Amino acid sequence: MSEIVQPKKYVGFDTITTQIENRLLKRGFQFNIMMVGRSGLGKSTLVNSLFSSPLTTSNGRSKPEEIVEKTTEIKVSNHVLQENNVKLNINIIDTPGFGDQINNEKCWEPLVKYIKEQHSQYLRKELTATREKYINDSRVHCILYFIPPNYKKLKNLDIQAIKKLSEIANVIPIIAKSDSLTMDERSNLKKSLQSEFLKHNFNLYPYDNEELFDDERQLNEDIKSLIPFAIVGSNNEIQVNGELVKGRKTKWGVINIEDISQCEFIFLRDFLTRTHLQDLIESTSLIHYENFRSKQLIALKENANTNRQSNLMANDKVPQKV
Ligand SMILES: Nc1nc2c(ncn2[C@@H]2O[C@H](COP(=O)(O)OP(=O)(O)O)[C@@H](O)[C@H]2O)c(=O)[nH]1
Ligand SMILES: [Mg+2]
Repeated sequence: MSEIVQPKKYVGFDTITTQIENRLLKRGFQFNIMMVGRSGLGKSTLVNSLFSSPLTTSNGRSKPEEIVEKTTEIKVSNHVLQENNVKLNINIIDTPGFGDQINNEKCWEPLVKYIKEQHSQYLRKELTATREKYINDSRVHCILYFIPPNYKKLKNLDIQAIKKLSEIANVIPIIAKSDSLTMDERSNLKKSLQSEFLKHNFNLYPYDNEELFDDERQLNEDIKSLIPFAIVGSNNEIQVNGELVKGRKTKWGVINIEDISQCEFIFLRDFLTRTHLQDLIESTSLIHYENFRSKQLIALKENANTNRQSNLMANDKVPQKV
């Protein structure tokens, strides 16, 4: 390595970090999150709680006569959040109808198709001759997978769905509505799900990576021991010790979802927003999109080769002019 030289006078290249920051701030950030789970598990409620903003209005089916979606539907809504001078564009990809049918076979297929379509759109934009300087990113950066609290073990549908989705995107499983479980029941369910995740060899986020620093590796290990996070969601503000917090008021008392002794909402929120937001976006691009891209490009090349060969063979048959 060459010797480190300290310029004799201030040159100013240390402002490069501010220059990068300014450019990024002007552009804003894009984060796309998909919520997957059966109706009524609290998907819409949780997304609002996570970003402390009214991002979805749906509160499940309010009347029994309301139509149940016939297949897994995909509903994308778009929002811009601002915190200090950072603008975050959020796409919420809701999946009403997932697992709600009598026959749920392959109900994850529309989700897999949607995720691949976003990769494919991105690739097409990258490959055009006049490439846009900044490609609008609709790739799914994170999937929250809701597991019902009354499960003893995963159903076949969930095993298939988590397997398929985690091959192409960052999947984070959570135990929904965990206020319906006692602390013992929660930790038993968490343990049994964790051993099932291992047994089925799911490729869950966050991933091991040789480039991680020791503190990052430790943080990931801590997080992995918490997954699936036992979650309670709420959009209602309640008074606890004179402070307004997000919580649920029941006949038996108040649940403050932001209290870590009552549920793991805060761990999930910090993980998604404070420690791993950038990593979720980057892993999507460097791992999942890259896998898709290399498969597509290899297929293109093979196609081109077979076409060239069949052209050559066709040319062979043409009588040579003398
Ligand atoms: N007990 C409990 N109820 C919840 C929780 N999260 C949401 N709910 C309630 O469950 C119902 C369905 O929630 P919603 O977010 O619409 O579910 P979605 O169909 O998955 O989007 C609503 O009445 C919510 O108030 C939770 O963590 N615990
Ligand atoms: Mg909903």
